[in-house]
Amino acid sequence: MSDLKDYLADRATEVDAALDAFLPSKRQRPSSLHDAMRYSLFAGGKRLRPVLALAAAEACGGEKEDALPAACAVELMHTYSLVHDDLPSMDDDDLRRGRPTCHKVYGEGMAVLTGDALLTEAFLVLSETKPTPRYPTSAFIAELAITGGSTRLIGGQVLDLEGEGRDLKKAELVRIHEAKTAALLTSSLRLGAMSANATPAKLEAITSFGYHLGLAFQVIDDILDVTQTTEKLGKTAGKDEAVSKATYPAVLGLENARKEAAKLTRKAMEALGPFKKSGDRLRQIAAYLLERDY
Ligand code: GRG
Repeated sequence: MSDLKDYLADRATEVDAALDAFLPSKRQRPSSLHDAMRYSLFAGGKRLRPVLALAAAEACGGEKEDALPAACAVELMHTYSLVHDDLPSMDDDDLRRGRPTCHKVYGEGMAVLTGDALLTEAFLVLSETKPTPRYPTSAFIAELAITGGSTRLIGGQVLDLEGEGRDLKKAELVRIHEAKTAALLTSSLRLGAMSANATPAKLEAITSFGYHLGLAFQVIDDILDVTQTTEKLGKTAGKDEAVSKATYPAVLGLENARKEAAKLTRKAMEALGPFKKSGDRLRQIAAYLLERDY
């Protein structure tokens, strides 16, 4: 386990350094915008998505350096989605990653623009990905564009908004989180695998792993929301979240939500069949996420 913790910490440090190098400095004008982008990006996130990209690249026999642009791109997209998700017109959150949200510090207009700039930067960084024999650079760009677009992240957010205040069925909840959480986790893994020129069979296995891991991650996130104090989580519920948001424990009950997380993690592990030993790091990460208490 300490080996895994070291691995996660080392990869997160590498991603932070790469993000720092990719991003315009605070001194570049408009400095207020670059300050806000860096405020949200370097706020202590776990860097799970970029670490998954790097680990998938390694599992497919690639070099982590070749996966770094994709790793940075998925974290930029993730951070944009959090900045926009926290806005008063969305979840209306005051805290994120244990600190005041972007709009609380910089104002709402600036937070909208900060999210826009982070999203745009994601594609600029991703365009630095080296093509491989199977995947031209445009395949990487298309992968992330589909994930960020109207059928995945943004579409999922729309389903979420439309579901507010309604009693959602399990299938509806799953549809939202397939489009939001699972889609970006899956793309993180796929982009890493593509940077390693993964065979179609391995890419398919990675996709199934990501789908199940992504859903498991969301179930666990919802469970932690219930079982931990909001203070320890470093976030506050949106102003009316408690009454209006459907969560896995609310829909399934806490015990069944725990069983669901374990079942999804098992399915994620099963998907890694074609990887033998090279999939061990991904298996370790999946097991670790199931047991996480943060
Ligand atoms: C485009 C507004 C807009 C939204 C897109 C993905 C998404 C839809 C919104 C993200 C908001 C959100 C809270 C999604 C749930 C996924 C989730 C559990 C996010 C937290 O991820 P962690 O725990 O966060 O990896 P850190 O802070 O560690 O990066």
